Amino acid sequence: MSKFVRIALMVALGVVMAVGISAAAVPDPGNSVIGTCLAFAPGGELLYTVTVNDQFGNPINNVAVDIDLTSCSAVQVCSGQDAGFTATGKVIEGHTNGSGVVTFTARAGGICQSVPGDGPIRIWAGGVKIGELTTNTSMDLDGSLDLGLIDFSDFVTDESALPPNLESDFDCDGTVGLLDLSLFATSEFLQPWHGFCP
Ligand SMILES: [Ca+2]
Ligand SMILES: [Ca+2]
Repeated sequence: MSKFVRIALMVALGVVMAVGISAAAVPDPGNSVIGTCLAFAPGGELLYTVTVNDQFGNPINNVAVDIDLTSCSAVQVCSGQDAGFTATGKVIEGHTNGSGVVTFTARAGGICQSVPGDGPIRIWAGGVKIGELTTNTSMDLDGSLDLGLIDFSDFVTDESALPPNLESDFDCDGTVGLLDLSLFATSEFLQPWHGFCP
């Protein structure tokens, strides 16, 4: 084997190893960030963002991120999600972009914490649990996967409570009020899907 061939093989091996290391980037819970307020809407209007980084704080591209609702008996998930997202049972999956970010439009309903002992909601990235939540909010408060009078009645009860029940804090601003009602009304009356699953 000539010196030139040996050098070429060593360079090729180095490239293969570098690719292997890159492909093996592992999500790091300490360097990743999950949204603290997970809001459901069958109509898909409410956003939830997760950022996945590795142990060095570098973003991980195209890693699968799961919102795992399997411990939430009162939560229902639309079988159809928006483009780029899938639902398998009670797990909604998306993939990060080049910045390590994925923003869900979680099409689901119900309140996980409404059943004592249920939860937590687990957030996974590439098979690694990067965080969990004990609560969620939901425009579809009764988990029927559409919006209707029962949800509106529940909203009024939540808004009237002292302090307000944050299950109805759809915009995640820490209170229940007109902005949340506006989101509900927009999904129910103004969007073509009327607050339903796709
Ligand atoms: Ca409902
Ligand atoms: Ca609010």
